[in-house]
Amino acid sequence: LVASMEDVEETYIMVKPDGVQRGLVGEMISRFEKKGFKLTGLKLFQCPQELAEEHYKDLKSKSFFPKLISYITSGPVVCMAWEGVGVVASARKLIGATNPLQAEPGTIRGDLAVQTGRNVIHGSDSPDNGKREIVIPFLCNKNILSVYDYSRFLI
Ligand code: RTP
Repeated sequence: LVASMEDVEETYIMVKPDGVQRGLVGEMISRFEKKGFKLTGLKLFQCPQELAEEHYKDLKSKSFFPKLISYITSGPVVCMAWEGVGVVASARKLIGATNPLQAEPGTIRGDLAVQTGRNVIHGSDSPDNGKREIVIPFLCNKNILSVYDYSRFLI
């Protein structure tokens, strides 16, 4: 059965500061490309505190929230939009469990990370969150470098 355009989704993937600093960006992009998804947006970005808080607003009440915000703002992140059939759930599978020690070997976190607080990558947990999260970096003009045509995000 061939998928129709209606089945095509978009998700937001962010290589976190430890992933960028450790030189793992290419490795992570490669996994999504090999799976067959399409890269539709890419931006190296120093996330300001207020945008990190907006991105993680659902976790505001958690005890680890302040640590999470200082982690995400500690260095540049690589923000990406990926498109494809079933991409939201599939990306979460490719990424693996939140705690890298519980993530299966073969997943990004299972292969490349050890600590929950340094788990190298983020992926949206639903299509609605994907749509919400994607616009945060692409609408912010405090970017370091834009590597792709992100004009479609401008409103
Ligand atoms: P993400 O949003 O980054 O893809 O991660 P996730 O859905 O797998 O996990 P979530 O529960 O949404 O947590 C977001 C990020 O917060 C950090 N975290 N630290 N106990 C802790 O110290 C703790 N728990 C979560 C992780 O970086 C996690 O990815």
